[in-house]
Amino acid sequence: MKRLLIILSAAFAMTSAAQASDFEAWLEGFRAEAAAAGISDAVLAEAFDGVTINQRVYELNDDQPEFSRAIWDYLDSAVSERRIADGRARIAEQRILLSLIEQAYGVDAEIIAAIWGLESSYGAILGNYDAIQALATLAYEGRRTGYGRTQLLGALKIIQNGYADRNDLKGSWAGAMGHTQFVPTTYLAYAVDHDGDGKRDIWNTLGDVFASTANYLSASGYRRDEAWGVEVRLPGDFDYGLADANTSKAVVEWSAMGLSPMRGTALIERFDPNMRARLILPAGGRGPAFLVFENFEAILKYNRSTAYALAVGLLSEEIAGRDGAIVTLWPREERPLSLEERKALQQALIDKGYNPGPVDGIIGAGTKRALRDWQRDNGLPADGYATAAALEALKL
Ligand SMILES: [Ca+2]
Repeated sequence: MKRLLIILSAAFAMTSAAQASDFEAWLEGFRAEAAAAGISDAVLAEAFDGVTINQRVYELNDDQPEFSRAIWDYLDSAVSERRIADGRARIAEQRILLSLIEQAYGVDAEIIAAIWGLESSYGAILGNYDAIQALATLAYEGRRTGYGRTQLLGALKIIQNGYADRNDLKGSWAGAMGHTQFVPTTYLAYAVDHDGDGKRDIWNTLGDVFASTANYLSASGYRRDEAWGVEVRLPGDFDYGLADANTSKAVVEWSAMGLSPMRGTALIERFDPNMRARLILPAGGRGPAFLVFENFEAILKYNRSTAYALAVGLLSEEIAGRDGAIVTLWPREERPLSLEERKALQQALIDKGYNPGPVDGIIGAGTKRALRDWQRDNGLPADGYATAAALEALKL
């Protein structure tokens, strides 16, 4: 806590007087808007008492990583031996509570535990930023002002509704709060007072934490006892273009195309043949392939990152005591492309007559599709995976 205070006071010292007075003026306007939206004067006075800009929030907001992390590096730390062991220990300690919540919300205990483990290392790292200050800072200036305003108003509603006290609202620099890192709008929509004390306490009450998380997953379409996904073996000469965000098929269709689980019995014996599934190739055709089901899509609503959803699924298997290890090796010799290289790849695709979308360095669905088209036209395995080799070949 002492260190935090030093950081906060250092940040305060860096704030120029002009910026401080502009912020005060902005805050007056915001308070008027919040009052018009029904926030009481008493709540506004309490919430913004002494609130100033936090420069550290701007530094973190502007920090766009030069290199995106390779998925295998992310998974190595996300699903580490330590996190698996801690997860098994914590789920054993909370077995009765988790069983109750599993029954009540229809969400598997090990999925709740895996999200808990990934979001805060099972409550060890909750974030110590004052959410009101962090969100006011984001709302005032920078590239996330719209998000900041919406979430700041949400935080005020939390206080006004009496779900939590003003000083409870601690979290990450971006305003994600509690053991499973809810932003205020998610909190308002899904947080639950499980123990019935009148507070939706996602900071200190594990019943509220687990029930809130399960409630959110359930509302996102999660169904208990259904799988999140399975690693599959692809047949030879497979069309990697089928691993596309927009392509969903029934299990029976994938099975008929020759896909089979990497371990265990046939797909249609293990899963409902009519269940919808997408195919994902997180590291292209040379890495592991997964069929992912509706529960995976529900986890993606929690955090829209394939790597994250995969980590939740894999960690949950391990916590449950099933062997969740991926069989296929990741192509660890590949290196992530830098921002400049990702832009160069997009520009090279445009120069060759393909349409990857804007040259922004973000390898999204459009860039992958354009890269697949170019690969296919050049007799290469069309997996749309952006590698250094692909960039070199494209520049020829
Ligand atoms: Ca409570």
